[in-house]
Amino acid sequence: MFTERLQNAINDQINAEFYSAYLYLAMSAHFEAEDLPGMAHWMRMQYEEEVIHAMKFFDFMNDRGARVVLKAIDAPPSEFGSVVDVFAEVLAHEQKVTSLIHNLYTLALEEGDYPTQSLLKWYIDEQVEEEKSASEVLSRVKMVQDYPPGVLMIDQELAGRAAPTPPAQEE
Ligand code: OFO
Repeated sequence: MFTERLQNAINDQINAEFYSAYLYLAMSAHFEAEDLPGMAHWMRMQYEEEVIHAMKFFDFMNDRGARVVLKAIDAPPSEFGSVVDVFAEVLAHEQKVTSLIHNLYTLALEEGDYPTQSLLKWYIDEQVEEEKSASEVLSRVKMVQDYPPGVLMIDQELAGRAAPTPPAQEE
């Protein structure tokens, strides 16, 4: 049964995913301003990935005849600290989103909603990847934080991040 409580919680999660998109777009603008185009690109790909996450919930709600309610998206910060600070913020943000997804899963279990449980398994796996990639970049920028040529080298590598594939095209 698709309860109103669960539908409201998914609408909140759609908002949280769009906030994530907005946050990473703000980080992309920050790195553009800092002349670190590879990191700006990495954040832009992350922004695109978050839009995919939001839209997967959006489609799921529509497929089940539920009403999507879009809410105002909070403004992300416009000022950020060092490269290490930014990637530490990415990791902390993803850890927070992981707990939101886990809470949603707990709710879907409580409500006995099997389709939502099935959908959320995709997000649970995705969050493992999200935390892994943020944590890898964070470790590496920490290693070179006092060595600008190292930062530039990582910037070049991050420029190679491929565009995310929408789930429908993976099948
Ligand atoms: Fe949607 O996973 Fe990041 O926030």
